[in-house]
Parts: sequence; C-alpha cells; structure tokens
Amino acid sequence: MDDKKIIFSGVQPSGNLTLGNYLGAIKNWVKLQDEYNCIYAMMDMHTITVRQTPADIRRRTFEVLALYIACGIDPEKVTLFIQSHNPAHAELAWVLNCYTYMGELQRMTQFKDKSSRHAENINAGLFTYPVLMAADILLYQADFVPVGKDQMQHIEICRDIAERFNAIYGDVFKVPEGMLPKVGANIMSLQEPTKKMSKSDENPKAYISLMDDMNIIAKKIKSAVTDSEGVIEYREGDETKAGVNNLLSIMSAVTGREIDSIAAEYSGKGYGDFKGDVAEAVVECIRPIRQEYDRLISDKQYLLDICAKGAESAARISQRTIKKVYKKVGFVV
Ligand code: AQP
Repeated sequence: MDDKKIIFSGVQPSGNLTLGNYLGAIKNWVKLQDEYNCIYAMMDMHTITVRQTPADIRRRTFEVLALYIACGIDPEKVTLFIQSHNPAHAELAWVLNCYTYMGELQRMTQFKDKSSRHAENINAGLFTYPVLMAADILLYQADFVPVGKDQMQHIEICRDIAERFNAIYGDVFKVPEGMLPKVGANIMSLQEPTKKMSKSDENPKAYISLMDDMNIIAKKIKSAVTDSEGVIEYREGDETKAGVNNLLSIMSAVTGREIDSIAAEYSGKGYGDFKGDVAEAVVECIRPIRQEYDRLISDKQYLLDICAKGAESAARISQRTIKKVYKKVGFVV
C-alpha cells in the first residue's frame, strides 16, 4: 500500500444524475484521482430508504457507473464498486447504530426533509441513513470525503460517531474530513432556487439531468426562475437573488471563470441574453459526457468487470476495519 491519503464518496442511483451531482461531487472526484487513493461507489443500499422500482435501481446503478467513467473517472486508477456487493457496509452500520443516539439522528436536515416529502413511508432506514453513510466512510479509513454542501451535516455526524467509538476503544477509525468544491457545492433548483437541485424532485424542470437532451437542457435553463429586478449581480444570502445567484454559480462552475467577472460582463444586459449563454455553456459541458456515456452504456460486460474487480478490492480493504471493530466490541473473531 502506498502512503497516499484515502478518499471515499458515492452517489445513490435514485434518479438520473443531475448537474448538481456533477458539479457538487463527481467533477471534483476526477481532479482527486491522481493525488489520492480514491474509492467511489454506487450507493444502492441508501436508495431503498425511499420506495423505488427495483428494475430502475438495477438499470440506474450501471448508468451511474457509466456516467462516472464518462465524467473522467479512470477505473484503472480508482476503485469503483456497487455498495451492496460489499457486505461489510451493512455489518459496520449495525455496530455503529449501537453507538449513535436517536437525538442526533432526529436533528438531521435530510431526514426532516425526506420524511416530510415521504410521510407515508418514514422507515427506520431513512432515519439511520447517516449511520450507513458513516459506515461507508469509516470502513475505508478515509481521510477525505468530497461532497456537496447538503451532505456536510452527515459528515459531521460521521465524525462524532468515529470520535465516540475511538474514545471508548482507542484509535479504531480515522476521523474523516468533508471536502467541498470551490464552486458548485450548492447548485439550486431552477424552479425554487432556495431549495437544492435534487434528482428526485417531482418537477423535472427543477433540475438538469445529465440524461436530458441538449435542447431540453437549454429550455430548462431559459425557463429558470429569476426575479423582476433585471440586474445580473451575485448577492450572497439575498433570497430574492437566489435564481440569478444560482445561474451565476452554474456558469462559473462549468466555465471555470470567476463569478465577479461573469457578472461584470453581463452588467446592463437582460436576463434573456444571460440565460441563453448559460444554457450554451451547460450544453457544451454536458455534450461530451453524454457522447462518452452512450458509448459505455452499451458495453455491459465492461461495466460488470469493473464492478467485480472493485467489489473484491473494496471487500479486502474493509475487512481489516471490520475485524478490528468486531474484536474491540467483544465479538469472537
Ligand atoms: N444540488 C446539489 N449541489 C451540489 N452538490 C449536490 N449533490 C447532490 N445534489 C447537489 C452531491 O452529490 C453527491 C451525491 O448525492 P446523492 O445522490 O448520494 O444524494 P443526495 O445528496 O440526496 O442527492 P439528490 O440528488 O438530492 O438525491 P435524492 O433526490 O435521491 O435525495 C453528494 O456528494 C451530494 O452532496
């Protein structure tokens, strides 16, 4: 094993990946793959915390994998696997459940949000989602977890669980740190820009899917909610500017330009011109990803081989942690 630091992250195959998933997470993962030992998964076990159609999860798991690779993740450099292929995730999650308090889980914003959206199915898995996520990360003794802003609260609880366990049993887990991208950490809904862009939003106009046709992407951006002021200016924290702030952030994240310089370029111009240019920039960013995705998704055997190799390596690494944990808590190993 080399002495590179370890990165773990993943995306749930709970819908088509959005521009938010790409700019908030995956784009950043690509940059990290040379410098770190990276482990990226398709988080299918998290997906069933909300009711799904089984065939959709299976199909999307491969779509997510093909998208990872199409976005620039190199399977030769990175461990890529399906979460449920490594039983250690469920094993460690059970142990960690016994070291996590109901009170701290009740404070999780995602739980509050998802339980209000799925009031008919507030299941125990939805409640303990952050514990499974802690297990995902701690199994691999990850140093860093690149995520979007919405997941930072889950990283905090993961750190708390790790510290609590270490305080009882000694240095078992590395305490990981969240890693936010400089721009794109919080891409908002195009229809309700004070809410994050989410792949399970009921309104498809609210998000850009990486699977959308290019003309649909352009249309969605052109119909994004802004305001009636007609001024293209970034004003942090000003809810009335949430739509414009979001479009400026998107433009900055896809072009690599500073927000201020983009705002200066559009000073005195109308929203129509601005939205047209944002649409074009987003389409140019997604088009090559889609072309590569279309090529990869038809090669099922190639994708299966990557998952098999990844699961083997993930299981090998995580067994060391499981053995240590089981021994510490008193199981016969
Ligand atoms: N809008 C966003 N802006 C920036 N980053 C985002 N991420 C998600 N949405 C945004 C980041 O993408 C990674 C994978 O997320 P996930 O699929 O595991 O779960 P999520 O955060 O719950 O994403 P969604 O799209 O909202 O999924 P659903 O609708 O199924 O719950 C994470 O790093 C996340 O921060």
